[in-house]
Amino acid sequence: MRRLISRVFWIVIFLILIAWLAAELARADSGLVNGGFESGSGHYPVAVFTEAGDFWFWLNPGEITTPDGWTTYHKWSNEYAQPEVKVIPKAPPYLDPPRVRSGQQALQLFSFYRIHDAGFYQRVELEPGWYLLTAWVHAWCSCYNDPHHSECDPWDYWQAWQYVGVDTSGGDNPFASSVLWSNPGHIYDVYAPIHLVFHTGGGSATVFLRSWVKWPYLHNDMYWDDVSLAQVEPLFLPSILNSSGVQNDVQISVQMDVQGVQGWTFNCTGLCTQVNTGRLNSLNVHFAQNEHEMQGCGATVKR
Ligand SMILES: [Ca+2]
Repeated sequence: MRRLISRVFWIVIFLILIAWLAAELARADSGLVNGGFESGSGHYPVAVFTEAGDFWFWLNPGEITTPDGWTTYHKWSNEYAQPEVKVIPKAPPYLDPPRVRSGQQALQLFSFYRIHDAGFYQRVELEPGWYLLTAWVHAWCSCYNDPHHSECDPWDYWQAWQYVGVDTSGGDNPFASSVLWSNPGHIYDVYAPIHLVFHTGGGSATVFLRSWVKWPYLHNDMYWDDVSLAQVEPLFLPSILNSSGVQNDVQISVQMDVQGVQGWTFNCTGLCTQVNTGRLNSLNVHFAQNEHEMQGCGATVKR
């Protein structure tokens, strides 16, 4: 009897290990480097774009320190500021409120009394398949100096727009029509994730982080951390997305046909403010981030 119990015990342990390994493989990072901004940084060339979104020139300004593995880009005009960029440490004044989500460093981009449309990109080589791109972000947009609260008079909830995106053709212009963008986040003061699920036939792809602010508030700061890109089986998506803390309350169901992948059923549980196909071969789910957008949203993708 004792022998049988022992055997069952080891079989259970073995099955748990297999399940864990499968989950880890599904989450395996796909060539993205320095997604947590824990490596070094330097004064690398910055890609400057016109207000219309055309590439203009490369610049190497002292105010922009780019994390290793990434390229900083921004629009530049009378209206759009050249932002300041730096990797920030988990040390004062970034502890209260916490501007580093995990590890010892995060990435800060900001403009004073100016609007900006700016971010970062990185090229990766991908196998054909489905991918989940996630980045954690929050803004501090304020007309005052209390770093705990985004505020102004009048306050505009639609002040900050945060996105993750991908160009599966490997292009490096964030303003090109070939970039697939997530739905926008309007995330303030506390980190929350933005997701994009996309499909690629394989080859070079470019991952983008982007923030745009609407009004020239005194402080227009963005904080980014924990960017990850994982190849996923669509059926694995529920557990991965749900691990981001979303809840399942109300269920709505949306039938979708993604070009090239006919017959997929997309079920969204909770209160999604937007669900759409985005562009070709992408599923685009907007996760409610706070009371403004009604918290609680999960997703499943089934064939
Ligand atoms: Ca980090």
